[in-house]
Amino acid sequence: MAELRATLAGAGLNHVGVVSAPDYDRHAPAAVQAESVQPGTRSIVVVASGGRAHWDRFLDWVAADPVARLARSPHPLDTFCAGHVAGLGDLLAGCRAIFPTFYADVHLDFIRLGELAGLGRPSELGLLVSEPFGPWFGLRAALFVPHALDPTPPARCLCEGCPAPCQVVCPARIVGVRPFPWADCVAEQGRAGSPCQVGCDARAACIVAPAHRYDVLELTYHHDKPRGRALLCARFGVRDELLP
Ligand code: B12
Ligand code: SF4
Ligand code: SF4
Repeated sequence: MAELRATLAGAGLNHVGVVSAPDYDRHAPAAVQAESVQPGTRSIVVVASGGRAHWDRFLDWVAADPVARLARSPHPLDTFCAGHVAGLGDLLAGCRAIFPTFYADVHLDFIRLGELAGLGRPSELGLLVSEPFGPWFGLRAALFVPHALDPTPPARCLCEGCPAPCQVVCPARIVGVRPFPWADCVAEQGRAGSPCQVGCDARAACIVAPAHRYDVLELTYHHDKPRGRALLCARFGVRDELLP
C-alpha cells in the first residue's frame, strides 16, 4: 500500500482511502456489488486528488505535447489521470480501475464511495469535505483490488457546529437542504447570468482548508468545459482541433 500511495502521489493523487469489499457491498446496489465489478475483490482503494497538485502535474504533462494531449484530446484531464493509473503496472495486477466519468462502463456514486473509504463526509454543500483538503478534492478512481487492506476509518463531519458561511452565498439557497437537491443546483447553473457557471460560491466560502482552493483556470475547466478548454489552448498556444 505504501508503494501504491507513493506512486499515486507522483501525479498529485494524494488523498487515498480504503473500504473493505464486505462493507462496500453492504451499501452498494446489486448491479455494482464488488464481485460483479471485479471477481476476487477484497478491498476498494478510492483515489482522490487533494488541492492543486494533480492539476499542476496535468499542466506539466500537457506542456510536453499540447497538440496531442490537449488540442486533439476530448478529455485531457481524465486521460492524464487514467494514464497514470494504467502506469501503476504490476501494482495493478488482478485489479480493475473504475473512473467517475460519464463514459465509464460502470457508474459508481463516488460521493458515497469516498465517504465509505474515509476520504470525507457529505457536507452542507452536497460535496465531501475532509480535514486535510476541505471541499478541494476530486474523486479520480476506484481500484477494486484482490488484497485485504486495512480499511480507513470514517472521516469527521466538519459541518457540525460550523457557522456555515457557505449557506448565505448560494444564489439558489439550497446549501444546507438535505438530501442535497442536485436538480436545483443544475437548474441554477443553467440560469442565464448565474455566477455558478464559473464556480460554486458556496464551495469557495467553506472555512475548511481554504489554502487548497483551486485557481481560476482549474475552476473554469471544471465548471465550464468549453471556456476552460479555450483558456488552456490559449495558455499553450495551440488551436483547439475539436472545435467545428
Ligand atoms: C452529475 C454530476 C454533477 C451534476 C449533478 C449531480 C447529481 N448528483 O445529479 C452537477 C452538474 C450538479 C454537479 C455539480 C458539481 N459537481 Co459533480 N458530479 C457529478 C457526477 C459526474 C455524477 C453524480 C451522480 O449522478 N451520481 C450518481 C450516479 C453515478 O449513479 P447512478 O447512475 O444514478 O446510480 C448508480 C450508482 O449510483 C449506484 N449506486 C447507488 N448507490 C451506491 C452506493 C455505492 C457505495 C456505490 C459504489 C454505488 C451506488 O447504483 C446505481 C445504478 O448502478 C459525479 C462523479 C461520480 N461518478 O460520482 C461528480 C461529483 C459528485 N461532482 C463533483 C464536483 C466537485 C462538483 C462541482 C463542485 C462542480 C465541479 N465539477 O467542480 C459541483 C457541485 C456544486 C456543489 N453543490 O457544491 C465531485 C465531488 C468531489 C467531492 N469533494 O465531493 C464529483 C465526485 C466529481 C469528481 N470527479 O470528483 N455534479
Ligand atoms: S453551484 Fe451554485 S447552486 Fe450549486 S451549490 Fe454551488 S452556489 Fe449553490
Ligand atoms: S463552511 Fe462549514 S458548514 Fe459549510 S461546508 Fe464548510 S464545514 Fe460545512
